[in-house]
Amino acid sequence: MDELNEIEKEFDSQLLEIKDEKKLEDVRIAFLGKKGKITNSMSKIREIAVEKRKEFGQKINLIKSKIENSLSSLKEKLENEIIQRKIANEKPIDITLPVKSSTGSLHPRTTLQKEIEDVFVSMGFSIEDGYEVETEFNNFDAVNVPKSHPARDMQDTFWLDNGQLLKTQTSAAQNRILRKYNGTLKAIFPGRCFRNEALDHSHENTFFQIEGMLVDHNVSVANLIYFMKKMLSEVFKTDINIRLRPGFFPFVEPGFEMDATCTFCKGKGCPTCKNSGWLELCPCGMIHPNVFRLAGLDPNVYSGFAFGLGFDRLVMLKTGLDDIRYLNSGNLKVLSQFGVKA
Ligand code: FA5
Repeated sequence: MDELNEIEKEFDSQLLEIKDEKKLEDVRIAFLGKKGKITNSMSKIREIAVEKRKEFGQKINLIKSKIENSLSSLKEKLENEIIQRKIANEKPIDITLPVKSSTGSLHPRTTLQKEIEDVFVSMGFSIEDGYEVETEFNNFDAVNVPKSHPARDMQDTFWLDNGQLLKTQTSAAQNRILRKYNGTLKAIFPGRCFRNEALDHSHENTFFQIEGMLVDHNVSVANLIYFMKKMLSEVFKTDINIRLRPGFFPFVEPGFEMDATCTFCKGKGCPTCKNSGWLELCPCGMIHPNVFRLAGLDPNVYSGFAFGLGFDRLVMLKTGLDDIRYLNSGNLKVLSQFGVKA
């Protein structure tokens, strides 16, 4: 019994010395741990004379629960003190104050995409979506690209292990959209494209196109020219000159390359336009009969045009950036100059 009284006294004096959680844990281990004083005394109970065993058991249990309770309420008190200290040190926050730092801005690509979408929507077009992972059928076969076409090679296309691919052109959505409308339609579909390219100031491996299609009866090249001129003039807020050159794309017949006056040199010639005064901007043409057939439409009934605007190059024209690589760089010093507050 004396031994137990000794333990209790020792605990009482150590309890007064506990000022933090570390010390509290040390004391707990010293008394209640595997090799602690209480555990140790409990294991000796068999050595106590039988007539005194009950009294010893009751006493040690009493001391044990006293130690457990004291330590647990002290722990709670210490934790509470820590929280109170933190609160006292915290600077009060007024959540109603206006933010001081910059809230960020929209990427110049996003700003221009919204502008272009607005122009087309005002002309009765709807905005459609495409996938980034596509089937070989949608990206190539459905738009009349022959099996032997070099664009299907590993050098140009990022193929996935499952036989699908990262779409190389927004034209990959043509078949799905033609089927969806199953007749007349006016739609644009912006999207991210991927090509395994050597990078330079006008080539990225990840870039954007805005594709457009208009399908109706008796659509002509004149309609195509009208819509493209209108869109560019709205975007640049001035009359933009365009020219069409013959261009070959398996999904259009006839096919064209549409160039716009170089906005850097106003047509005089500079390194960006390779001194030609023109920037190649937008391949386009009249939708090929095979593309209609592959979408279940009769090319004798329907005609239409399609275009695939190189969107990053348009952003460069609009912002004056002379290197496409800035657009994916995340360089805030460059991009924030053209940003619009979100
Ligand atoms: C096409 O991708 C056709 N699908 C476009 C089309 C649609 C033609 C509908 C006819 C009818 P092309 O490979 O030329 O065509 O790419 C179109 C535009 O995307 C280019 O003029 C260029 O502005 C842009 N572009 C192509 N490759 C890159 C690249 N690596 N980096 C940045 N822009 C690119």
